[in-house]
Amino acid sequence: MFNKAVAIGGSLAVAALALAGYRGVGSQDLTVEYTDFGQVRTPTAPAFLAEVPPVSDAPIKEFRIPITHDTIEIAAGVEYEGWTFGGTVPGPTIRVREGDLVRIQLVNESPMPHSIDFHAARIPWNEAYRSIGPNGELSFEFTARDPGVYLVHCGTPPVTMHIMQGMYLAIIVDPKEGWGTEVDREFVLVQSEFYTQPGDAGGIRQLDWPAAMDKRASHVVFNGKAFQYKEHPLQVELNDRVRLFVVSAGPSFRSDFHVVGTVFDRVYPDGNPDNVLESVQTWTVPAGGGAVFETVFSEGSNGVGLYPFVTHAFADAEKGAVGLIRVREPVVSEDGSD
Ligand SMILES: [Cu+2]
Repeated sequence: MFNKAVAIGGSLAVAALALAGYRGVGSQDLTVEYTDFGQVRTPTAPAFLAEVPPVSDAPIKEFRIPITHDTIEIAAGVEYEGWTFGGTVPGPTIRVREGDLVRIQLVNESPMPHSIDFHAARIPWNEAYRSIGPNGELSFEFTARDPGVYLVHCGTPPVTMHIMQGMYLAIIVDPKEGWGTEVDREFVLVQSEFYTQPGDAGGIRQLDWPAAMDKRASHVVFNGKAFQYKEHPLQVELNDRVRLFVVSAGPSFRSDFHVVGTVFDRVYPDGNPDNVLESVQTWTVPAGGGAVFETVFSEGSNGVGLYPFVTHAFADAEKGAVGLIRVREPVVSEDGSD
């Protein structure tokens, strides 16, 4: 198992590299990339940052993930007492490459027990995914063997409650040889639902357990907040090829994922490019699952304009699971480059 003392020493060394902007410094076999999600928080304003940067070349990737209890905004002006990985809902997207060694350092900064469950890992549940109490720490490592996009969530009972409170994130495992297609932009969309009722004081809403057991969601959202990409669309340019990593966190709903005004050139169920479907209108991402969707916004077909993305289970879309992709003319600079 992961040797914590060595890892923490190594982490300090590589933290400097990460802060300096890691670009494969040093021997390829010895490079370790360290990310502390207590220091690097995903922007949530004006909307949760959905665009994801490419995977780095470091063959060993370490992630420190703090667990916190925080007030989150689940719809415009609607605050909720949430539980988080890294202070946001969803938590930060983790991106690694097939074959990478992934080291996780989980730190519980909240007042109650929590855990973390990586669907991308093959590892004994009773060791890696056990609950840790307040101020507890847990370290484990796994090799990312299976390309795709996966759910990561808290698995502490009752699991429904820990997920509905916000404890999930996406991990992308890029195929060793790449996806087989070049794209211009990549976005992560995590669908989930909240079950809320008015709180005791201050207008902050609280969980509604009977509603969760009846699957009567108050909000269904992409990346933690209802309708946020309707207000702040995902921006792409004409002729961009786009890859969407879609994960359904639930706790109980699936996503019947569809983009209005286009057809997906390819869908990879679970995100493995060996599982390729072509010319797909809607594809269901099961609760606890993921899929990769690719399309191109090309001139002469689905060109400049607005393209809503939804779960086509429309009662869920009405509750917040709808956003927009805005396709614009390319921005050309004065020297003619774009
Ligand atoms: Cu938890």
